[in-house]
Amino acid sequence: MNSNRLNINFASLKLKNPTVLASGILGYSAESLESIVEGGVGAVVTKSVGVTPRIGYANPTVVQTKCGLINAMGLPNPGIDAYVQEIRHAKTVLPVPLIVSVYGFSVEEYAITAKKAAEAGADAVELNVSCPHVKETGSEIGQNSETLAKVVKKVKAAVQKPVFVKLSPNVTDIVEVAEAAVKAGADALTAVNTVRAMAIDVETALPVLSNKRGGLSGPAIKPIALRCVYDIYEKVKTPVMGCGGITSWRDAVEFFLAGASAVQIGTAVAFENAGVFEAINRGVAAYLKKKDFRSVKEIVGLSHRS
Ligand code: RRO
Repeated sequence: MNSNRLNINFASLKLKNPTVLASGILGYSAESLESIVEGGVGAVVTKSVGVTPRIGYANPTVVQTKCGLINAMGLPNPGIDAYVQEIRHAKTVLPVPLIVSVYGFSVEEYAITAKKAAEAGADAVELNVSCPHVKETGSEIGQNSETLAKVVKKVKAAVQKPVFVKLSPNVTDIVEVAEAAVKAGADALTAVNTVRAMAIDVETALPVLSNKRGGLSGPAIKPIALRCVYDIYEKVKTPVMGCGGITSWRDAVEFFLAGASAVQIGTAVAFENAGVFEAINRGVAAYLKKKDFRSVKEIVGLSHRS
């Protein structure tokens, strides 16, 4: 879908459209990322990578619910030293910006991983300070504004690329966390990661996931994510990528009106396929044309007018 109405500048990245593959959906190979590009995506975010390889949790790691997925993958990843090869290769085949998601078990680990990812060619890094179920990383960092600020400052000092911060909805006040990230130097925010959840098997009378608790994604969390974006936009002027349960152009437009400048799509890609990007882009372009808007930018935050 090529429409000038869809072009955006997001935290100094140029995107031909505002739909972005969310972290965690695809594996690490450039080939799997390529299939997403053919689907018309504007940029891609990789699965989270850290300093050392991790196997992740034992199966079952995903359970389907009526309106979404609950996952507790446990951050499986090959480690940044192995992954830099994939980043370099991806940069030679991907025609869209590549955002590498990084996590760490300390301030230093975030900085080391982000630096290696940026040096390998990542166009931006997204700090995963919101994984809801791995101890001593993810949301244990992102739920504490002081620790979060330390991570963001250290990463900003280590890399010359835009730094995005992916926030958790599992907090009392997401605006306080967003403000801490921005004050520490975040160039953009992604709102939000998954919502803490679980499922129990009535036959075995045990939790379904091996980790018991996981993170809920998909249409069930869309209203929560939308409210988070709306709350953030009221107080923070740093660009936001909306993320959570977006499956249609209407969902995407809702997020723009709430204050997101771009949208990330994850579970819908797992449920459907990469064609979801094209479908959303067509719908958004048609909406903008029908309403006489020249660009996505013109509708960002529009629902806040009084
Ligand atoms: O790997 C995971 O279990 C995981 C991660 Br890193 C995350 O950020 N969010 C999520 O729901 N699962």
